[in-house]
Order: sequence, then structure tokens, then C-alpha cells
Amino acid sequence: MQTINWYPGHMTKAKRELAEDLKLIDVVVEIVDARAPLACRNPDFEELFKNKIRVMLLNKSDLSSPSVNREWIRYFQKQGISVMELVSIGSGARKSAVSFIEKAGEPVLKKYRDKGISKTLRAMVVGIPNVGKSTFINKLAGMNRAQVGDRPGVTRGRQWVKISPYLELMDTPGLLWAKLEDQQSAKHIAYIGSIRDDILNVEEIAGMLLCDLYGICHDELIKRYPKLVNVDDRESAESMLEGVCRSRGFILSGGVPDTERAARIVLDEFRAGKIAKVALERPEVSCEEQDR
Ligand SMILES: Nc1nc2c(ncn2[C@@H]2O[C@H](COP(=O)(O)OP(=O)(O)OP(=O)(O)O)[C@@H](O)[C@H]2O)c(=O)[nH]1
Ligand SMILES: [Mg+2]
Repeated sequence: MQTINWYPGHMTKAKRELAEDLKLIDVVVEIVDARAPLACRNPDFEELFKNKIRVMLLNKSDLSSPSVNREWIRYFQKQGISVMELVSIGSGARKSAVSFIEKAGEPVLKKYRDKGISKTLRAMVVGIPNVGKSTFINKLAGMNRAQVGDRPGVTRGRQWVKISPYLELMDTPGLLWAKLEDQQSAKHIAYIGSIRDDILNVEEIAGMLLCDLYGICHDELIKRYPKLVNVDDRESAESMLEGVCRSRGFILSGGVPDTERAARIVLDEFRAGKIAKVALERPEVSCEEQDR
């Protein structure tokens, strides 16, 4: 796999600004994509937010497997992380998300209350690009205050959004980290659309995604792209992509498969949950827990 040079210049500035704003913040709300929560965890956040109250939202849970979502909730809770499953699009879960953040900030509010001061809770919403930070903020605001888009790097500057007289949220640009060592995480981050496709080899990424999905949700994959049953080598990214071309009739003159078109379609369909609602990652559970 090509080494992904994924760290756009604007993120250095964004990270610096985020550090500067921390003094204004009571709670840090980290949003991860439920399909790949580990890959979404920015290692820089540990140091950056070490003195802050932190909570986690497992967003886009509608695009993943309900049972794996529950496994992730248990996994993070066991680590002492306060976490909630979430779908930021559509209506619903607004109240529970607001009270989840307010509950996390209660120790801060109490300190002020004890001094007779009523304080607005200020939370910073952070995460890697495209996980739904701005969509979440709009949901809580009950209107479109923050700009959203189905591609990474939509939010470029920070923005305060008032949710109620008692709660304000800061939208922040998606942040990646400079040195990507784990290629498995890199793949997942590319699959979920957190790295700009124009700096990726989309055919390679989509081909690898097909190979991975063949192992995770074989039946749904074949249903969507039926000609994949005829592919001999299902570990070959190229052959899998050609199988999609044959399934959809993406054949150029001379019988050449249009693998670039197939790659874009596969990535779009996966990201929209059209192939299957599946988790790319599962928590490692001990044998003892599995038996229960
Ligand atoms: N299915 C589904 N889609 C979601 C959910 N939350 C957000 N999205 C979609 O994900 C895409 C990215 O949403 P944004 O809110 O712009 O993501 P962001 O984290 O602010 O991205 P950056 O500003 O680029 O860092 C949009 O197309 C949203 O509609 C969710 O819970 N479920
Ligand atoms: Mg945004």
C-alpha cells in the first residue's frame, strides 16, 4: 500500500489554536465513527486534553452493527471513559446528548454554584475529519449553524454555537496527527472518508476495502456486486475492483474495466452505508467474556 502523506498544513495551525482555546473550555467532547472508533482516536489528544473532563460520542452508529456498537460502549466504559452511542443526522437523541454533556460538566458547574455563580458550560467538540462534529452541533442547536459536508476538511476555523443559556459548544476543524504508523488504522480512516480522496490512490483504497468487506460481510457484498462471486482471487484488490466493474457494466471501449469509476462508487456506497451496516473494527474481548 502506498504510504499516505495525509497531514494537511492547516492542521498544525488548527491544533495550535485548539490548545490556546483550552482555557475557555470545561469539557472536551470527542466524536469517533462507530465503524472504526480506535482508528479515529487521535494520539495527540491524550497530551492535549490531559487536564480536561473528557467524554466520547460513538457517532454514525446507524452505519454500523448494533451489537458491535454495544460492545464498543462496554469496552470504553471499562476503561473509565464516559461514552454514548449516537446518530447525529435526523431528529431524536437531542435531549439525551445535552444531558450527557451537562452531566459530565457537573463538577465544574458545582464549583461555581458553591460560590453563588451560575455558569454556562462550555464544551469543545473534537475529532478527526468527517466524523460528524458539525452535524452533531447542528442537531443540538436545532438548526444549521455549522457548515457540514460529506467530505473531510469542511470546518476550517473554530466557531461557538449556543445550545441553551446553560450550554455552548465549540465546533473545531477535524484533526489528524503528523506521523501515521499504523497502516491498518490508515486504511480505516481512508475508508470512512476522513482523508481527502484526492491525495489517495482511490483504486487501491477501494480494492482493499472490497477485500476487507469480503471477510466481514460476504453476503451483503455479493448481493450488491453479484459478479464478485466469479472472482478467483478475493485477496487481490485489483480483481475485486474488476468484479465490481463487471457487476455494474463499467466497461470502457476495448473491454477495459473502468476501475476508477468503480472505486469511487464503492467508496461512496460504503460511506453511505449502502453496502452493509458493518463495523470495520471490533473490540478485542477475552475468551472469558466471549463465553458469557
Ligand atoms: N449516517 C450518518 N451520517 C452522519 C452522521 N453524522 C454526520 N453524518 C454525515 O457525515 C458527513 C460529515 O459530517 P460533518 O458534520 O461535516 O463532519 P465534521 O466532523 O464536522 O467534518 P470536518 O469539519 O471536515 O472535520 C455529512 O455528510 C453528515 O451528513 C450520523 O450520525 N449518521
Ligand atoms: Mg465540521
